[in-house]
Amino acid sequence: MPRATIHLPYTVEHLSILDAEGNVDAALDPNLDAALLLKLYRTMLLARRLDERMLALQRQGRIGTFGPIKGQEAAQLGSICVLRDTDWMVPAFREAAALLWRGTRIEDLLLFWAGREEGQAGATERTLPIAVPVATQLPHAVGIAWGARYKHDPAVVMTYFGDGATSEGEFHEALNFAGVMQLPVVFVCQNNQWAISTPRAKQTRAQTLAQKALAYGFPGIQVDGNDILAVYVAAHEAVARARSGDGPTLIECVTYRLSVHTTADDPLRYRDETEVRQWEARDPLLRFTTYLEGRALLDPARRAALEGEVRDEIKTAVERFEAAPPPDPLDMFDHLYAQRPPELSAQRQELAAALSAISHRTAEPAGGKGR
Ligand SMILES: Cc1ncc(C[n+]2csc(CCOP(=O)(O)OP(=O)(O)O)c2C)c(N)n1
Ligand SMILES: [Mg+2]
Repeated sequence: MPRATIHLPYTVEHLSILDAEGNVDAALDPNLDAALLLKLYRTMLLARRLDERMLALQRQGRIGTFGPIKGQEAAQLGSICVLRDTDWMVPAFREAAALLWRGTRIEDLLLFWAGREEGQAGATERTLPIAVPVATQLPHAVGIAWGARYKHDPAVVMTYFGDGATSEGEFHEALNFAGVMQLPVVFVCQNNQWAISTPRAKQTRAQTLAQKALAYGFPGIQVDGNDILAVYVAAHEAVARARSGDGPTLIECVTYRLSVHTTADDPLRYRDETEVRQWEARDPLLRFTTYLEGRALLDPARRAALEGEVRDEIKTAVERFEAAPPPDPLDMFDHLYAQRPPELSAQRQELAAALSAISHRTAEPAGGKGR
């Protein structure tokens, strides 16, 4: 047989349960309990309102550059809610909703995006710091999973990245290693259609991002990333598979970045606004609201009350953030390593000496020596 077809054990499934109009496929609905659904809704609302508030704060010069998450809340919350506290979350830089779910405080997110590294110190144990260098977190996630296996710790690692990250070497190294070692990792790709100004079609010729898992010998599934129920079902299956020793999964959440890449970006220069309008109709918050109203778990009065609650929560956090003591430049050496490497310690000492020389100089009375 000089030429034969190799039949692979996998295909790529696409999963959708709750459509853009809020209609639910009853046969696939995971029927989550009311308390979980309402907690998810409240966190989604909080994340959306915080995003809006942060955009205003940045425009007023009260925080620095940040990447809004608008439109991607279902992809994040439907996946992260499946983890236990004893599992690991390894984020990229656009996961504010998932971080809120993990217990990161709003004021710590504000501190971080104001350039204050101590904002990372508040992250919960087993939630790694925000990683801006694209895809560098993926080998870390796999290493943590390998370490967990080595220590007989039943933890699962869930890691996040974008469509653009799938073109980085680290993505392929991480997936290959996770596949070979059958590690308990869930790779959550938020395919928001854009990597700054690079559209999804220019990122890869592959029809789906999910299928990239197949080359590494493990399952990949594509889900409607604006459908919180579909994301939940896929993540639940993937976490169960990882926990039972059956290895990694790649979940491609098809979603859309409704806002700017970061506050330093102007998408009007590279994307058509009609595309944005089309995706606004698929907003995950709108359809989740319709679903919960259909299940009689939400009504306009309850929604208004929740809006008030999250507004107050954000207001208090902004006040706490703005009342924080001024930054110490030496903080930049902290909060990244559990044990600071010697090169960083040397740099820290050098800066400390320079700062103390400056403060001695400025402490001298006007007209004194050394002018
Ligand atoms: C290694 C590296 N190269 C380039 C950048 C600049 N950069 C920041 S975000 C980004 C695009 C990332 O796209 P994607 O992975 O789709 O994530 P998204 O921003 O859409 O959430 C780039 C190129 C970076 N942060 N790190
Ligand atoms: Mg992207």
